[in-house]
Amino acid sequence: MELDKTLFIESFKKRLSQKYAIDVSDATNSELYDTLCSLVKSSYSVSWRQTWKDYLKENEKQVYYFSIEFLPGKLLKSNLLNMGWYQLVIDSFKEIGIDFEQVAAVEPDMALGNGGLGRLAADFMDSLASEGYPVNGNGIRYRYGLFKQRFVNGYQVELPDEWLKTAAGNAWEIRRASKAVTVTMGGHVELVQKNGYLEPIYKDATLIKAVPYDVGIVGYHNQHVNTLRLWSAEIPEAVESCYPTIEARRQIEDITTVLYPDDSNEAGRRLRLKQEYFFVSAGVQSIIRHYKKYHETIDQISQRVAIHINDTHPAMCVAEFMRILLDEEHLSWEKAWEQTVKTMSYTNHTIMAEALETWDIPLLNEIQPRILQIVAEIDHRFVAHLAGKMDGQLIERTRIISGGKVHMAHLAVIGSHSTNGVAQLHTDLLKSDVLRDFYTLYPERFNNKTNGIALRRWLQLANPELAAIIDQKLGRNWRQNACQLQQLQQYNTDEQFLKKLAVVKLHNKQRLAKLIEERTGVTVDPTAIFDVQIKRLHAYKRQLLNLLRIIKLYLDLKENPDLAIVPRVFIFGAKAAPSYHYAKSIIKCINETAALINHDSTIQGKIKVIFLENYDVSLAEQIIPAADISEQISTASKEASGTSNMKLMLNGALTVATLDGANVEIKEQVGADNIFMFGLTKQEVYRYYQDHSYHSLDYYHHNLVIHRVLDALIDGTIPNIAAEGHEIFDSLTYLNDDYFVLRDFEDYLRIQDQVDETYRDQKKWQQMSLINIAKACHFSSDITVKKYASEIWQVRSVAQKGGVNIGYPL
Ligand code: 73E
Repeated sequence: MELDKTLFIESFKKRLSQKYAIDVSDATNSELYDTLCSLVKSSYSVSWRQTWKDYLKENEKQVYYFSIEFLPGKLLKSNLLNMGWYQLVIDSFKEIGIDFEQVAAVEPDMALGNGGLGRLAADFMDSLASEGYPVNGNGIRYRYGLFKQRFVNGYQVELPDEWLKTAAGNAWEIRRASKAVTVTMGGHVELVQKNGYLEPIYKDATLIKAVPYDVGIVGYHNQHVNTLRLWSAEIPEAVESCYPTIEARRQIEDITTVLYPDDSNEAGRRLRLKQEYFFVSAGVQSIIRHYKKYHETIDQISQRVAIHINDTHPAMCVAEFMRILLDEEHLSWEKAWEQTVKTMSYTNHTIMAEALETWDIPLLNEIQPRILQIVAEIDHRFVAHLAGKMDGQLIERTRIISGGKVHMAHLAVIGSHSTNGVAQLHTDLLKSDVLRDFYTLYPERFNNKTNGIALRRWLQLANPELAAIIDQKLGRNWRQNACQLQQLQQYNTDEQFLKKLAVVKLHNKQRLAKLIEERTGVTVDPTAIFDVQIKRLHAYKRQLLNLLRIIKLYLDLKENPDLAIVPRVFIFGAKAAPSYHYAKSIIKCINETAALINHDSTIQGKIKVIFLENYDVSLAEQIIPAADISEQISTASKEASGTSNMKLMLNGALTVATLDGANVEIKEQVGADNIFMFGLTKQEVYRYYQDHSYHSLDYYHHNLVIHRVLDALIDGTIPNIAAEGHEIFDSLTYLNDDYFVLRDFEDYLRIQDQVDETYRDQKKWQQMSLINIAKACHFSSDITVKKYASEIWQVRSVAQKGGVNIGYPL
């Protein structure tokens, strides 16, 4: 039944009264939020059930996207938008005197991820449902999400994110106790002959109950609802007596307690390996159990099931799938292997050596001995197959088990039919460098899938004013079909439209200025350039390059307060992994520099530095629409893709970029005149690695500007950074500056001067901004997932796009 305002208000009041026995005027925001979620959920549940039934009826191939991180942020607004309810709810609430924004603010961010990798998984889930693909997520329901970041005396302090304990809890999940499975870990395993098969006998193993919590993922205006299944570890009732001590119980429950707060750094801890096996085993078991309900034989399962391995964390899917096909389904090794390779596909997200997972053999043996046996057999057969046909050294370099370790990326590539990188430059590097030997062995397996972003969240929801003026020019069809945004280019000389763009940006900057004032007490001028760098804090992302330029500007202004620069507000958002000392030192230095600059009246407020605490999805949604400049300044070759670069251009920010990750493709789309490029190329970086000709100390000694800026870190110019300033100074000089910060510094200054010059010509700036918005549609995750679906998974869309809202079931 189509929903209208009267019906909605009536249903809402009724539901509120049923749940809480109160009227709207007596309800708290939490109660209103809970009631709204309950109404939303019961309405989309009808479509959810139907989506599932349609899959079964059509015997559709199902894809399962395994990711140890999903970072959806808040879901209320995006569910309302996708159901076609958004405006109606806002209007209805207004009519009955409820402030919708305050109600929406109650929702905790679902922060079950660290950064780009987890957010990508969430954007993909949204796009897959919106494009009507039969794809479900499979991950972990962490009791604590990514830590909350606070600054104390300029230092990062981490607080636990007890998101499930908030009044709102997770309103979107449904606990499905009936779908629980048992995961077996630890102990010993012996293979015994039984009825002609080798049967594994487990001794002293630990049994863990894996309970799924399902979250509905609502497609955009298509009545299609997929499932994000998150697993929680519990103690199995049947063997409760086996875990008599609190410690034994805690060890089980700990498996799904915390998200590892490391991004691009492998924690290498036992618990992490347990987490990986836990969600892999639970997911694969439930997939096969479901498949068997509807199919008599299993030897063609790859025709109906695809499993995607998002980075190496779920790479044990290969071995777990083999385990079940061999031990439980009694397929031959050859048949099982053929089905496994056809079922699996793998995405690599990073070439950073420290993030390429390896596990010590004894540790894997301790966590799951049968999985180690299977991995060892895969390795053995891989070597035997290539022996005599390939160079012996190549075989040694590519085998799964070597040097006492299990190489997870090798397992993922060998055990799957597709390996993709996340931007063209990154895929090229995989082929030519990191996975070169595998590219020699299996050239046909390698492909590129440049990342994308959900335009619904990052434009429609985050920047409604911009979306509204786009509607005025293009109508509303672009909201269904991102490609249409390109047509905006034709308004490049439409002065009125360009002015409107500027007004929207100003409004967004005013809103952010208000937030900054509330949170930091610092007043910023909304007419200044808002220069934004938001991403995890990591040396390769070079927040330090940005900081050094800020220090340079400050010193220049101290020397000459009348210096003609365009006023700028430098805005940072970044969390550092708690164990990443160097990154935390950079945070401290930025905070102390900010305190110095923001309180120095002699520079007349020409620059301000704002480091907002606790950067998360919700904060990103507030910063991105207000950005003028997007800092994408990683050392060339290090950032696999980046996705904030795409979100910022979509909101009209101009990019200052190195030729790294997806920046290269952004440049191709907008043209060199509409982006500010600088810095070393990947070839130049690699040449330095080869000839060792980079000596950063020379830059300190011979470049007066660099000398003066680096001295500011250690001579007391910036107070309270005695230890951190020296640490950073040393890293950039005596330790030879791993990420070429000093090498790129001058070029960075040059390009930033060009930014100032361009900003003075507002018409030109708006024209460049418009082109960036128009071209951002090439980075829609709707387009990306279509390529995954057709080129990797071979699944088709089953829902019709057609502007169908989710109605209210009576
Ligand atoms: O360039 C980003 C990329 O845009 C990359 O650093 C990030 O993935 C994004 C999405 O493709 C990423 N995260 C991790 N590896 N690459 C990672 C590694 C270990 C633990 C958690 C995350």
